[in-house]
Amino acid sequence: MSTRVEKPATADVDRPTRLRLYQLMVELRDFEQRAYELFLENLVRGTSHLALGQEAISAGYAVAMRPDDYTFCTYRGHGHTLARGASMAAGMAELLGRGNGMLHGKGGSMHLTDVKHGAMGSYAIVGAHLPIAAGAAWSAQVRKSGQVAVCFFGDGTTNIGAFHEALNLSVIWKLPVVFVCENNQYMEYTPIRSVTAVEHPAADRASAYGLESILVDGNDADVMYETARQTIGRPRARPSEKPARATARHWWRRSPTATEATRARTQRSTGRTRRLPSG
Ligand SMILES: Cc1ncc(C[n+]2csc(CCOP(=O)(O)OP(=O)(O)O)c2C)c(N)n1
Ligand SMILES: [Mg+2]
Repeated sequence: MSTRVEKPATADVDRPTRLRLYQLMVELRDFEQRAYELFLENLVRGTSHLALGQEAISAGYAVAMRPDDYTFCTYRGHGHTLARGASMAAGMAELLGRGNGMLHGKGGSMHLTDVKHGAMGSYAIVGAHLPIAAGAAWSAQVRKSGQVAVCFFGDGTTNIGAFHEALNLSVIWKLPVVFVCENNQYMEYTPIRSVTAVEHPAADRASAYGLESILVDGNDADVMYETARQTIGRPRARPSEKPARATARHWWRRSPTATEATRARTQRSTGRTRRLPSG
């Protein structure tokens, strides 16, 4: 396949932006580490999926976005939602099922949403939010608002029909939407390679729909910020000329999911111990 890892020039990322990226990444890491501890204490209602190690992607995009842009994300959405400016206290209260939570304690970790800050929802059905993000982009296009929808999803999502439908329609209608694949190499416990015909699950396929694929290192905050700036900037500047773009990225380590944490909790409560997979 022709897809290559790119390294956008980052020399122009200024010091205040770098500090903001760093601050945000630390905040997101702290939030999730605390959430994980509380989960192990059985205080988190329902399940919770962490994005430990994926902070550079959330921070890079959030810092580059306009306040009225839209974010759509998966059940692994703490970072993306908080990075848009949603309240950490309300987010944590939501995980704990409290009335003062972001969704009054009714949605939990997998559904964090804060429309005021453009965080248009975390979706537990794999792939469900890609067509919805395309719809939001369509709305922005019709209203000529200049808003861009950014849609985050996992590598496993590229094997779902909705991924293909959303990309195809977005190109046909030239929608201002950016599709961002966070490739952590696994779809839950299944190594993506064992179930996917191409090497780069999103990037290799996006070109089939006429999208420009960009494959970058998701661990590098400067690179992520610059990638975000470029991928968001182009559809905003020329909404009807350019098709939606796909950005795929590699994340080389696996981040712990709450499913793993659930297992640990069950075994702890039955008196057995087991080491968690490392992050
Ligand atoms: C339509 C649908 N099928 C199956 C599932 C069960 N499921 C939950 S997470 C997951 C794996 C998703 O992998 P990926 O898109 O790579 O996201 P990651 O968890 O790695 O961030 C699956 C299959 C689901 N939630 N929705
Ligand atoms: Mg994955």
